[in-house]
Amino acid sequence: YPQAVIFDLDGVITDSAEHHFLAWQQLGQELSIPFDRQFNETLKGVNRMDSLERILSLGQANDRYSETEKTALAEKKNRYYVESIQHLTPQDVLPGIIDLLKDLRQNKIKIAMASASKNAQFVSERLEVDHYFDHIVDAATVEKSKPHPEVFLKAATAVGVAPTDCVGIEDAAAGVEAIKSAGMRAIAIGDADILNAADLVLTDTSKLSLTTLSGVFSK
Ligand code: B16
Ligand code: MG
Repeated sequence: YPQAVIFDLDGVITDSAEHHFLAWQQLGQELSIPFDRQFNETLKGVNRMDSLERILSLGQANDRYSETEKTALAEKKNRYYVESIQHLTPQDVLPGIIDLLKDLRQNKIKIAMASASKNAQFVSERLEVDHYFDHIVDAATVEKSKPHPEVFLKAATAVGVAPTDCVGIEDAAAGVEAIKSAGMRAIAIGDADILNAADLVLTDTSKLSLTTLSGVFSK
């Protein structure tokens, strides 16, 4: 078994990736920069300001706004997002996640969260999963966005486990890249074509278990 499992939040523990998509899409429409789900894949796991820059580049609009205006745009997106996550409940935890968290605790395997989201603590509390975690990295302390490994390395350090003894679980291509650059095993949830850099790709979270984790670990 791994000694620590490091979870992404959005798209792994809950489907808040969909809420992020809708909030960015709303802002995009207001800026006359429409985009689809395929483009949205490139935003997953990427922090707020970097996501905004990617959307502005899509519309060739990076130079159209001052830094102050960009901050205001990012805050606007966050308001849409925060509004949409107010009603999250424990029922919004994706299938198989609670059983896995319980199994990990029972086996004394450390559990950490490496989300790019500054709303991660709030979302974890709404879902009532926060108490399972030995550590939740504060995204505000992370300088470099995924695919940089910083957030995963911070999580491993916080629980005192070497990266080579960790498994990371992600739904985003940028996140899988971050896990691999951190020197960890990666399990991805989603489309195998997009997430092919992972050691194992599962179609959905119900396929996660101690057995799947140990499988990827003994590779
Ligand atoms: P916030 P994760 C990421 O969370 C999301 O995938 C990404 O879409 C979002 O822009 C980012 O968090 C920042 O979130 O605006 O709430 O700080 O997938 O790393 O858990
Ligand atoms: Mg994610």
